[in-house]
Amino acid sequence: MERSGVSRRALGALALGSAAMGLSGCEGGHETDLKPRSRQFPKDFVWGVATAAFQTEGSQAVDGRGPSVWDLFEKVPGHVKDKSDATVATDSYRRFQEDVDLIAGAGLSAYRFSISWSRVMPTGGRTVNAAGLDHYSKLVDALLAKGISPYATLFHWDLPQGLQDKGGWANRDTALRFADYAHAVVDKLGDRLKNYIILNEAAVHAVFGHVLGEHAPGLKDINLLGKVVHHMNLGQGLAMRALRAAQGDLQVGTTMALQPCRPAGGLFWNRLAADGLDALWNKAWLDPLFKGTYPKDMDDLLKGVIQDGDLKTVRQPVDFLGVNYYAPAYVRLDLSSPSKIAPANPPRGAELDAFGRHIDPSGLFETLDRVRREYGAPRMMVTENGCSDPFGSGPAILDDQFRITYLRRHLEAVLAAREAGCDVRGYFEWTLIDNFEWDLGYTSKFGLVAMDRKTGVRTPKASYSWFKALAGNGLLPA
Ligand code: IFM
Repeated sequence: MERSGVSRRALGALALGSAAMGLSGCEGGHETDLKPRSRQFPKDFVWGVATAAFQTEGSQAVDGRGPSVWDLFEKVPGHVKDKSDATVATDSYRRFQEDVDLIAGAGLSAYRFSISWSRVMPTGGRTVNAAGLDHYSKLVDALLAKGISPYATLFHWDLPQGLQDKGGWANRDTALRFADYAHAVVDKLGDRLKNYIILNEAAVHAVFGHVLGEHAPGLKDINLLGKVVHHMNLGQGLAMRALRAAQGDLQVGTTMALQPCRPAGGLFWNRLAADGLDALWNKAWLDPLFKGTYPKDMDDLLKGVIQDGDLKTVRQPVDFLGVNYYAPAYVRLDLSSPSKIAPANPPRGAELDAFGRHIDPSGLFETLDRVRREYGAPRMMVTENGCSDPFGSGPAILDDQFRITYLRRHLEAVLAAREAGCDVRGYFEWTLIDNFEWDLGYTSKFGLVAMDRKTGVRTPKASYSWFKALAGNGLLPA
């Protein structure tokens, strides 16, 4: 495989989460806020919260669940910042009814959760574990009983370890097994579960899990990247077909971590780096789905990977595109590194959240509007947006005015995008309860609700009430 050129250079920039690590500052500011003409969301706008199985469920060894790549990864010393793990998490496998009550208590119309593949198919093979599916059946029923629409993500990074042992997403067979799993889910739940999100943030799993080694499966092998990217896109296409073949009344979408890729300081030579990153981070997922192509910059990585008919399979109609947005990415050209590219800081003076992410609502507008302009104006949902708490674990965490401000400003961007013609139908805040934030363990909290990890007791924060009022009348406070 070719190891130079933009595709290779782009990889060097992919320490996206590290953009604030003091590598280089960017001059020049961005106007980050947008002022919509109206502050009123339509009556049928979908208001929800989003979670993921591994970050919340706990109960890893019950009802026949098989291990996932994250079960192994989290146990390796050094992988999780606070040496914690997700064996209990928010205990939501057992306490799901409390979660549902919280969602209902906030008057939300939708809940986005993910299904754990290894609960449904413990080794990733064809054998279905009925007890695993039963859990999600109960969850779906509990939601419907409260008038909440379930949105289920099929893959939120917790690949069955049995499949990883055979090469994981680098193995083409995983794409076929994923379609089997999608079929098993719709077969059991499709009579009540109507909204499907196929993949969550495939770019993050591909890059952080296979190139940077910061997420499971913890690999650092650039040679896997082209295969992983394509097989995830292929699995997505096959799963969409499997769902639709099983049932005709489903809403089928997928969720991407889209980020504007910006050159540090707006400099011309840094633009090359930003374009390279954009190809891998955004276009390598959007182009196959909407156009049946890959960006040219991916050619080297994909050499020998794509088979006849694949590009037809990866291009599928979507009922909605899920957009997860947190921050833009900044990159710069770095002649001293073999990749010629490096992550860079946001503009000097830019506001950062406790995660170190640049708070920039204009990036959300830019992202939604780009999808509208370049990908045929699909229906969209913001399937994640939120920020982490800067307060550690003290009582101040409950009066999270900074989160309210963050959400308000990003929802202004959503309104402005709608006014510009973007067909945005819903917004899912990330997340319901402070949970296991992957390699950061419990040190980074995004919840509308705090949780005492000793007792599991949930306490709503100020943002919970604020979000409830908004979901109630759709009017965004100034
Ligand atoms: O917690 C994650 C989630 O799993 C995927 N999107 C970003 C969130 C916050 O970092």
